[in-house]
Amino acid sequence: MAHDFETILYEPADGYAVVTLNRPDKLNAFNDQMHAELRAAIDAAEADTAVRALVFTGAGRGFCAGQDLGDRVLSEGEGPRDTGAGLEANYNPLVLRLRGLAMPVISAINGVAAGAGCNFALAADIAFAARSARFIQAFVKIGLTVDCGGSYFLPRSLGSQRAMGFAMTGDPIEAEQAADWGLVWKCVDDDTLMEEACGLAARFGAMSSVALDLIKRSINASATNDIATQLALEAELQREAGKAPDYQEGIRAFLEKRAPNYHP
Ligand code: T3D
Repeated sequence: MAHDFETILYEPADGYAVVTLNRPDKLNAFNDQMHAELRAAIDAAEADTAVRALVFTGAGRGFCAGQDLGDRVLSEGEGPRDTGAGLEANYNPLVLRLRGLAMPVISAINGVAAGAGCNFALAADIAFAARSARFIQAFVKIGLTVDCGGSYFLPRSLGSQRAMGFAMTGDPIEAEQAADWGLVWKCVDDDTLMEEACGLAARFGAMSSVALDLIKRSINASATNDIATQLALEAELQREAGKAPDYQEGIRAFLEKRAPNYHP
């Protein structure tokens, strides 16, 4: 189905779809229209059973520079803006949607990722960074605190010292360092970024969607569960996996020494 998006591109491929943030002259900064179009693109992906993984990337030299600050200048006499309201309306539901989506979400970070653009990239399940990409918690430079899930994800992936330093200085982290620190899955050469990200999305598209969804739910839940609760959840989710046809197909394929066909 064709989509009339102006701030993003939505391109279904074989087993997955690519969403490209497409405001390159603003380094793909978010505005309200982009948020609405992202919601519609995710709706389209969810409604299409042929889309079993989602890739996010940016057009031009940047991935995303966070909130479009041009939309945040107050006019003469205008009172202070409720900056929490924009998070509640747009960013928070976006992060929760990505984490709750029953398919793998991959970010292909092609260039600078700053502010909410950085944390949106890191809210993906798997993040690939082009070698020339850089990450900036830009909030502090404009008198804001970390948002878009950064205060949740950063200490979990980096530990508290690195998370604090990254957020409090606003200094950039280069892609190779981001990979060394565990902020992203892999740093790859710029010219192989989309091949790597889409290659993995295509692999996910052919794998058991049931297994991928349950793995995502399990690992996400572990962030706040104690060991007993997590073990109970593993049993519950494995029960769910065991009832789905994918498990039997996986076993048969193994015993018959063939590739499984999870999407006949
Ligand atoms: O109010 C609320 O909703 C609260 C929520 C906030 C969420 C947030 O994301 S707050 C953080 C917002 N983002 C930033 O503070 C980052 C601002 N951008 C930068 O610091 C730099 O642009 C970068 C470090 C990302 C990249 O630097 P550089 O030198 O590679 O590029 P540049 O020349 O600064 O930017 C290129 C163009 O993009 C430029 O426009 P021009 O001069 O060519 O017409 C620049 O103004 C524009 N641009 C970059 N970021 C934004 C932007 N325009 C609007 N909003 C931006 N965030």
